[in-house]
Amino acid sequence: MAREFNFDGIAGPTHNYAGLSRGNLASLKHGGQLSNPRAAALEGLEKMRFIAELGVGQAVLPPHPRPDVRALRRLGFSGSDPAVLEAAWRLEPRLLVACSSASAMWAANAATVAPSSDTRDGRLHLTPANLSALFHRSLEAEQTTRTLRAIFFDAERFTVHDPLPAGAYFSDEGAANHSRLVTSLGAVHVFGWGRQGFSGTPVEPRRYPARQTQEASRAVAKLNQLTEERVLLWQQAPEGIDAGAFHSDVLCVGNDNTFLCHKSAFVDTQSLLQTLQARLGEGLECVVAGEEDFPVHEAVASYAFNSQLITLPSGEMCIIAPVESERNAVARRFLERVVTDWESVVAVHYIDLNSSMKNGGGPACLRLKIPLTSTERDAISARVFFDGALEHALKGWVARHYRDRLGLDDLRDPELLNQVHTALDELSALLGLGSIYPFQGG
Ligand code: SUG
Repeated sequence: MAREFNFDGIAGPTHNYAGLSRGNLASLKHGGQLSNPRAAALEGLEKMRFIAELGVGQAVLPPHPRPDVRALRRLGFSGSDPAVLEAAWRLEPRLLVACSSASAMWAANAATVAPSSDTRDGRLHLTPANLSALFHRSLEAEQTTRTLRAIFFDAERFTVHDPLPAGAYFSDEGAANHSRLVTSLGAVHVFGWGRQGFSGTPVEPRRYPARQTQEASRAVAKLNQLTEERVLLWQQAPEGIDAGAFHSDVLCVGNDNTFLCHKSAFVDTQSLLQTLQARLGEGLECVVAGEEDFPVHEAVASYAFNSQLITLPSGEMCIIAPVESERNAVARRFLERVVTDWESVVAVHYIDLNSSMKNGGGPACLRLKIPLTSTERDAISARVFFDGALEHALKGWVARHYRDRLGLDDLRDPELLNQVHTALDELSALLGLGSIYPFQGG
């Protein structure tokens, strides 16, 4: 029996609002505002504490080094680190800003996971996402691979693949476009994709880009050793992407046998549900909202479907929703209806994740779900599992190293880069990860 762990990304010391993600309405709306990295990190840790106290598996993933001076060097800047920062700010400020995003905090985009119960070779597989749709996010793939390999180093039990080759045909966004549903009949992995790289997509979104390709989803399913009967590739609805659902997890969430979904999440919802029902049987529970009871723009604004749907130790489920859903009457009514109408879902808890939400990252974006058997759990020696002692250590670490105010022009400050390196050096030791960062010579 596996226990599910939520690996949450810790917001990094350069958390900022740069308006980098076209099609992500919150990111564009807040671009240029001052940020508070310390508050962002503490909000995330508070969510982790809350979930761990429910008795649910919780773990952490460390931030990436930013500004990414190595990326700037690969793009032609040279000299000392301060000289690279200064020249980038002077000549191409947008580039420095893009190389400074703390976007690795949205761990749902870190990788796609296949638990050992579902794979051909009985190992747990992780394919880090190449995130090649957006430059600032594409910088994450290399460090994510290093970090995951440091945590899941036991090759007998775990395989951490290379990310898919970069480029438009194999653009992969990780678990944000993936839901695993399971009943007594088995497991089905639903891969949402937005466009077809090679053949062109018959119906594409008109306003905003579709990030994930069908080819990428298919390759990830193969790499992760999933047999065909466990895989279902389904197109994201173009009108959903145009309404701001840049990942499928903006309009759906799945957990165990339960699937909450808006009709604008996927094309032809009716046949998606029939196909799932045919594979998973009567045990599958689907809650579907349509335009009439939950307009898609309210669903995107409130991020109600980006809630975490979590199985409690009792076997019942609860919903972890952002406070923006509590403040939105339609969203609140929908979530409360799920609790009253579905026996298995017993509560909704609202959490303040404002700093992440302002960049379009809700509760579900911040975590990567990884089911681990007890032997797999024991094979991980890194101190990444969340408990009271780690919470205390991490809160102290944030208090020592994070600023409470950051503007985009602070990103050129060499002192900020020093602070980040000192902080991450300390963190990698605290988490027992060894030298995972290139600046450590690792
Ligand atoms: O990729 N925002 C992220 C949000 C990721 C949300 N993840 C999931 N839906 N699972 C993105 O668009 C904004 C950064 C900025 O604008 O400063 C950003 O990268």
